[in-house]
Amino acid sequence: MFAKVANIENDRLIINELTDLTERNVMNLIQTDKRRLIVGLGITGTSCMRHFLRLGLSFSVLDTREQPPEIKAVLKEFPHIDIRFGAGHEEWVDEANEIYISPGIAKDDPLFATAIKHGALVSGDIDLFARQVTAPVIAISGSNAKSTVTTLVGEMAKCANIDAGVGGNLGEPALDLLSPSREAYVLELSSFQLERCSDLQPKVACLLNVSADHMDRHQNMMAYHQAKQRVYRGAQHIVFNRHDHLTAPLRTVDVSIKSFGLDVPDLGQFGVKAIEGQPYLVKGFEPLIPVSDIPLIGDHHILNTLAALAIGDAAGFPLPAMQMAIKQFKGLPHRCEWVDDVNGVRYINDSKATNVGATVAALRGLSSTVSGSIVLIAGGQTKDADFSALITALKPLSCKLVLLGEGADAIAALASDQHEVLLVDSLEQAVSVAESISQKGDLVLLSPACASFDMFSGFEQRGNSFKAAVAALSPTSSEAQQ
Ligand code: UMA
Ligand code: ADP
Repeated sequence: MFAKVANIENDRLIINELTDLTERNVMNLIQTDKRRLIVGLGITGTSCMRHFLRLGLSFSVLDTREQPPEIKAVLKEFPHIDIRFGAGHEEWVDEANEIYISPGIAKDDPLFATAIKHGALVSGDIDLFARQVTAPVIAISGSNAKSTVTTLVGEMAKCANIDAGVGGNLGEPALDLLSPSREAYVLELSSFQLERCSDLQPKVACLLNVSADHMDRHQNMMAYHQAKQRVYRGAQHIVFNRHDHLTAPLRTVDVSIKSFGLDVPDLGQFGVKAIEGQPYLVKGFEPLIPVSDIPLIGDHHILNTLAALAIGDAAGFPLPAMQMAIKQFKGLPHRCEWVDDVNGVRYINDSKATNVGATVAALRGLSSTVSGSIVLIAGGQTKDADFSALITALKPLSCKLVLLGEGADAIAALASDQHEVLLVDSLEQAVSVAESISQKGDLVLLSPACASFDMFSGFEQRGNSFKAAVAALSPTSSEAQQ
C-alpha cells in the first residue's frame, strides 16, 4: 500500500535534482521505510506531494472529501500516485508514521485524534519546509494585514537585490518556494498552519495584530491566540505591535525584541514622530521616511509600513532599499482599494476584510479622509463572529449600513438602534442602494467583516463583483453631471 511512488524515470530526475540538495536528504532517500501520509488534495497537499517526489520519498495521499474539486488536475499532475478519497480509510492513518495534514482540516477532526493516539508524527507543510530550508526565514502572522506586510517585505528584499521566496498562506505555498538559489524567504503564516507547526525557527518573526477570527475553527480566543503566538517559536528576532498586547511574546530567551506603534517610540523602537513639523516614521531618534511618502491611505497602512520597516531592519535590509519599496508599493487588490469616484462619492473595495478587526481598521483608517458620511456594505459568512466591536467602532461615525448575506441579520440587530440599516439580497443591489442614499463627499465602503463563501467563491470574486457594479454606475452619473 505504501509502495514507493517514484518510477525509474522519476528516480533519475530525483537523483539529478539531489545534486542541488544537502547530504541529509540523500540519507533520507535511502531510508524509504517510513510511511508518510499527506492529508488533503488542495494547494498544500499537492505542494507536499511535489516535495516528496523531489526528495525521492514514498508517500500516500488521502482526502476526506468524496469529490475534491482539485481531483482532475491532481490526477493529471501525479498519475502514478495512490490516492484515496472519502471516509473509511482509517487503516491508512493507523499505518502511517508521519502525517502531514492540510490547514483546511480542523484540529478537532477525528483524523488528528487517531493519528496522535497511535504515536504518529502529526505535522503540516511548514515543518516540512523548515526541515529543508537553509536560507533565513521571515515569518509574518496576525489576524489582519499579513498579505499586505508580507508583500511589502518581499518588495523590500527585491529592492535590496535579495532573492527572496515570498508566499505561504498567500500565493505560492511554502514548499513550492524552496530553491537552492534563494537568499531568504518571507512567509505569511495562518493560525491553521501555525497550530500544526513546531520547528520553523525563523530569523525574524512578527505578529501584526490579534483580533477574533476563525472562531468556528478555534475553540476559543485563547486557543486562537496560542496558535498565533507559535510564530515566535525559536525566532532570533521578534517584532510585535506594542498597542496590541496579544501580540507581545509570552516567553522570550536570548531574543532581540522590537516593537512598532503609531506613537513616539522609545530608543530603538519603531513609531511616528514630528520632525520640523512633518510626521516621520522613525526608529528611536532616527528618521526613516516621511509619512507623506507612503502612497497608501489610512492610519492602518502607516502601522503596516512601520511593521515592515521593523521586520526589514531586523532582517538586515538596507534602509534605501526599504524606502524605495515603500514609495513604490501601491497595496494589494481588495484591501482598501480605491475603485472610482462617482458623482463626488468615493467607492472603496475592502472585500478582503473577512473579519470584524479588518473592518474596524478600515473604518478607523479611512474615516479621517472622508468629509461626509460612510455607507458601509457588510455581511456574509460570519465564522461565528461577535460583531459588538464593529458596533463600537461605528458609534462615533456618521454611517449608514447596507447589509447582505448570512451575517446581515446579526449585524442589523446590533446596529439598527444607532444607524440607518438597509437589507439587500445581492451585491449589485447593495451598490445601487448605496448610490441612492449617498451624496457628494460620502464614502461607499465594501468592508464586509465576514467571509464571502455564502454568496461568492472567495473574496476576489466578491471584490470583482463590487467593482463591476460600481463601473456600471459611471455612465449614468457622468450623464447626470453633464
Ligand atoms: N478539505 C477536506 N478534506 C481534506 C482536505 C481538505 O474537507 O482531506 C477541505 C477543507 O476543510 C477546506 C478545503 O478542503 O475547506 C481546502 O483545504 P486545504 O487545506 O486543502 O486548502 P489548500 O488548498 O491547501 O489551501 C491552504 C489554505 N487554505 C486554508 O487554510 C483553508 C490557503 O489559504 C493557502 O493559501 C494555501 O493552503 C497555501 O498555503 C486560504 C485561506 O483562506 C487563502 N486561509 C485562511 C485565511 O487567510 O484566513 C487561513
Ligand atoms: P490578511 O492576509 O491578514 O488577511 P490583508 O493584507 O489581506 O491581511 O488585509 C486584510 C484586511 O485587513 C484588509 O481588508 C484591510 O482592511 C485590513 N487591514 C489592513 N491593515 C490592517 C491593520 N493594521 N489592522 C487591522 N486590519 C488591517
